[in-house]
Amino acid sequence: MNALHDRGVISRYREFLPVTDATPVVSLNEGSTPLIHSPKLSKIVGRGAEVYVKYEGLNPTGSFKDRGMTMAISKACERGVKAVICASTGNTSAAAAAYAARADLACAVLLPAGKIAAGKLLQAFIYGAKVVAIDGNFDDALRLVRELGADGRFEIVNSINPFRIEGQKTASFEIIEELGDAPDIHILPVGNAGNITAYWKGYCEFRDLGRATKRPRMAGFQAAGSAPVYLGHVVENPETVATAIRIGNPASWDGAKAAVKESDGCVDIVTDEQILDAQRWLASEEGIFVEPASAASVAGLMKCFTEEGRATCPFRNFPEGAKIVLTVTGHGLKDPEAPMVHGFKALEAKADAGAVAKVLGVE
Ligand code: AN7
Repeated sequence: MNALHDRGVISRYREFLPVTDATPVVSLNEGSTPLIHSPKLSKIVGRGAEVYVKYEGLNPTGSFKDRGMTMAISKACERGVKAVICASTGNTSAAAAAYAARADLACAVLLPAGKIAAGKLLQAFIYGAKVVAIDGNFDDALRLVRELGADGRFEIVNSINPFRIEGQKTASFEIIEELGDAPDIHILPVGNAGNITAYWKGYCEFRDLGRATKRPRMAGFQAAGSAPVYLGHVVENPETVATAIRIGNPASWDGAKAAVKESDGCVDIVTDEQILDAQRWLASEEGIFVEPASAASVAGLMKCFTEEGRATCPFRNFPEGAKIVLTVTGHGLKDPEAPMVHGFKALEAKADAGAVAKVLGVE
């Protein structure tokens, strides 16, 4: 392979992944996403904290799912599979469809009808997947995928496929390499709980290999209307504006519980209003546009560290100068509808400099 093109998470972290020379690598140069320092979030937290945003929306299909999908599809090819299937709230299906297209595999995606953000639905179509809208929610779709995948007709590429978790753990590796050590606290949204499981696996592995001296405390945030891990029971009819995490019965529930317990972390909730406010705040204050589910990380940080939240926050005694990383999981352009609750409206003017100056208030 040309060194210039030798990119993607399998190539970067091959020695830490279950691949061999016999694995055909299917990659779109995913990973190596920016870890962006946020002066304003650092100021909100105070006590010399440094807050960084891991911008996973800059992956090839616009979400962190590409890290796991390069592994899942590469391993499917190695096994000689012809077709893959997944249930999705939109981002897994976008990634599955793209990587399957590149590998010449057939791809079927089962989506909850009417609950997929417009950009994500378009991605499944344009990458050439067979799209089935299910009269049910994500949890129903995942149940059907388990049934359809049971007899080997399809390879399941949801995060119940362990190769997905393997690929996704590379985000922790990148953070450790960039910061020189693991952060003190890691905040991320939780839906199916695959990602919190994967991050924790990555942090543990690099600590055990001596590549980090410590592991962060893991903080997962769920939407208040879809918070099974927080509540400790299945939510039959999950609801939230953050459709990516509209999940009532997460597949990696145990992984999330273990990550939180072993890291002395927490799972907490944020409301839809807090999510949408945080989404707008991050875009308008730091220039980082993320989808609503991803903004749960930011809303979570604000809940923990603003005046009111601090009293009960499990991290209130964080060390001076702590490093905090927020994963923002998907690009804002995936869902152009949700933020319109803010009622954005253009100013209007005739095509005349004076008229424009007038509406801009700079006459
Ligand atoms: C932007 O695409 O479950 O806790 O089917 O798209 O690992 O599930 C998406 C999940 C966070 C939650 N942020 O991650 C799917 C799907 C975004 C997401 C999550 C998702 P997990």
